[in-house]
Amino acid sequence: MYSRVAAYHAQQGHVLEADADGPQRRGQRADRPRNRFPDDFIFGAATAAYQVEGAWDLDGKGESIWDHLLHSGGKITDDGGTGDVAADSYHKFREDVQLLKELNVDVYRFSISWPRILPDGGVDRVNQAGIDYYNKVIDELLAHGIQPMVTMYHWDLPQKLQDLGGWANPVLADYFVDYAELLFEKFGDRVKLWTTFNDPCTFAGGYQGADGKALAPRVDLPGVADYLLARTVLIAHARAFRLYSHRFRHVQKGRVGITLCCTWFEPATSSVEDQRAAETALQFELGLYAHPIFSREGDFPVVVKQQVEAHSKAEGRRRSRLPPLTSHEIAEIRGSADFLGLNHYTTRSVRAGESGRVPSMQHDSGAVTSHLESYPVSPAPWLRCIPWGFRKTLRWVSAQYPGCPIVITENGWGDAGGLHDDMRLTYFSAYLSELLHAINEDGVKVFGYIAWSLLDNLEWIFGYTVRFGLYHVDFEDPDRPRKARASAKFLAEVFRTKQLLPEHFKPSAVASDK
Ligand code: PNW
Repeated sequence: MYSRVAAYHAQQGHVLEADADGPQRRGQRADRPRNRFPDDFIFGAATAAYQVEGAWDLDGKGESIWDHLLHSGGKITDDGGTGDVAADSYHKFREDVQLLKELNVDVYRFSISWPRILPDGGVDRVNQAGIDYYNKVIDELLAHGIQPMVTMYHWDLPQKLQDLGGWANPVLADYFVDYAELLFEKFGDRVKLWTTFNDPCTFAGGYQGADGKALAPRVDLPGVADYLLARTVLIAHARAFRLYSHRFRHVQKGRVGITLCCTWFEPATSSVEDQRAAETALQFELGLYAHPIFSREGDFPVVVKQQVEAHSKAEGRRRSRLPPLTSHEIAEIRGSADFLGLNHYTTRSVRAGESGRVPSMQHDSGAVTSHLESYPVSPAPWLRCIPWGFRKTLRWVSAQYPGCPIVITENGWGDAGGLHDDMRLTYFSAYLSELLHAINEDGVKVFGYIAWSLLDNLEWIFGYTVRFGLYHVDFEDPDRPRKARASAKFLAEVFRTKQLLPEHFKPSAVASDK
């Protein structure tokens, strides 16, 4: 797969340094200053439809599972906030493109709201106003020299498809493929970078519990529905990719990937058990999705299959809670991506042991995770600034899936919302330094970096209490005015010069490969 991809990118003049004899070979230094990104590296900023658009029921949009949950009565998010208006990007996208210009980005990663285009989920009823809206966004970006990168699914499923069981129902793959085909038809003449799904590992949380912190749709079937979801999502992704290759690729000449989240799991001690538990935790989080697509052999990781099967048997079940992939499905999924989008934010400590409900993925993994207490923590308590975990993640991914072109689709810091965001600036300079070490010293093939997020937005269950924006948004003001934070000015310089200044370029806590 990768040689074909490499040939394609060479022909397109793209960035990917897939040439195994080039200076990017793992373990060799690139012949440019260590604080510089490759000349054709792409930089960007990201958002997601439900988090920024607002206009939740305007111009024929249907209800999503997030509309449904946040309108279900009571205070669901930490501050009672909803995405009804959010940052109002539905009306302010032209202003947002100006901000992207100011940031000197090459790409804008945004998502399409499925129910804005297909209010009931199916292609039997297309909402032309939704198509018109995304046409305007795409045209505005291109008029300003910014490449659109479209996420097809960033968690806002049409509620009507949830009524069918959502991603636990394999029929959702059919609905997704029809939706993807429509997007290729309508937008593929101008959109050349697609990711099918954003971070299934995290949105599977919506099927792992129904407590006050759970994501939509709050289905309480941990260890069962989340594995069904994984299988449906992989099949949906692969079929959309194959459809692109057969029907659209030769004309549209774009790239289709998937975005997966990878927290780094650091063993709590050097014991064999803790090291094995950390490795297994990575396989349950990233490997569950990445191994079927990016490994040479395909299918779910062996350790995941074995542990879920053993626990399922011990519970008196006749079959594994992880539904097996057929050999046809394994072949269809294997190699079904032009690149891997990685969301990376933080690192956790791991010990071997049992935790979590029975059954649950957490319990199946045999890994007990905890915070690394001494590192700075965000008001989103899952997030700590631990830069060296980024380099370790990239090295691990590139060793697991050799030659796989990677783009960082999200990385960022949440705070309480001030304009002088020193901690965010510290986070970005430290994480970008680790990224440079991974690219220039370890030879990891990363072709782009996209910061989360362009704007303050609805941070899911945290509401507006945690802000990830490079631009501050005043949610009290009906006009939703935007204001640059210090970190926006910092990143604008990095994106323009494609380098970190010596004062921002930090040594790595991880030893370089020899
Ligand atoms: C991502 N974790 O979610 C999402 O893609 C964004 O929509 C979201 O706003 C952003 O990160 C910030 O939260 C994640 O616990 C949520 O490791 C939680 C984790 C990772 C990603």
